[in-house]
Amino acid sequence: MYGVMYPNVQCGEVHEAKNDGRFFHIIETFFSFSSLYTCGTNQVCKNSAGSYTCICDVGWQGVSCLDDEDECVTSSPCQHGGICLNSIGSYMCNCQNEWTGQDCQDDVNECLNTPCDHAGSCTNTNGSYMCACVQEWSGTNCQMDVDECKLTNPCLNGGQCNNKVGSYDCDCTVGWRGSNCSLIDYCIPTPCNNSGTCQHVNKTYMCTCATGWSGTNCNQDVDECVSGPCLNNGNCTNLAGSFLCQCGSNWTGQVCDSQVSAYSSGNPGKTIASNT
Ligand SMILES: [Ca+2]
Ligand SMILES: [Ca+2]
Ligand SMILES: [Ca+2]
Repeated sequence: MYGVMYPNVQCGEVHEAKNDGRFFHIIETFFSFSSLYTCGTNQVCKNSAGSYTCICDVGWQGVSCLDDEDECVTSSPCQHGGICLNSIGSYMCNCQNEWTGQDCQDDVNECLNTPCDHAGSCTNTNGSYMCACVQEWSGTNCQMDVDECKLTNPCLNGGQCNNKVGSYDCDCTVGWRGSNCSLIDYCIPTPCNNSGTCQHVNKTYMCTCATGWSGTNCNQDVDECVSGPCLNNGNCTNLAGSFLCQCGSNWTGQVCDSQVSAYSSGNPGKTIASNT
């Protein structure tokens, strides 16, 4: 829009016309000026050899650069499905969730918002993300329960599988135990006799016997008489799972530890001692 006015003028330079008695003496009679070599509204100055030109700034067009450029039409700047909105002198992109930046050119790192539920691990990708779920969960964000019973039927040896949210459990058939019914259940039926209680220890069982019994399966009677439980010269008789104290005439109680009162009646006689 400007032509050459002075040799080697540059954008933004100030040039002042002076009367030096030679070159400007003619025009001096018509004008003198001090001028900044700048461009108009919405224009930018572009230097060239010995000259400069003014071109329209980004977003503007027309002879005077006063007309808005509809970038949405002229250059479709919004990438990755972004919606373009024209504005005066500019434009805006409404980006899809996966993209960001002026022109939706930059990937969003979704992992920063920890989208993967239930301890799933997140990997960011260009334009998306991926969740690696733990085995109990599935779906884009690991939010869906896995029905293990349908998927793999993990219950062995005829066990009944019950799906649960985030897990499963097994109702084992008789003789099996463990979360997947893979372990032999030694306690059903119980091998512990005489009211002994059975529990699993490692890969076998252990009986906790009731008082009066001993042995691996609680079928050995304890001979309590060995320890002399009957006091005050009472006679001890060992019984299966128990013992009997026959107390002397002045003594009573399970182990003959109570003296017979002079006023009490009845036969102090025999007392069976048993804790079962
Ligand atoms: Ca515009
Ligand atoms: Ca991404
Ligand atoms: Ca489940």
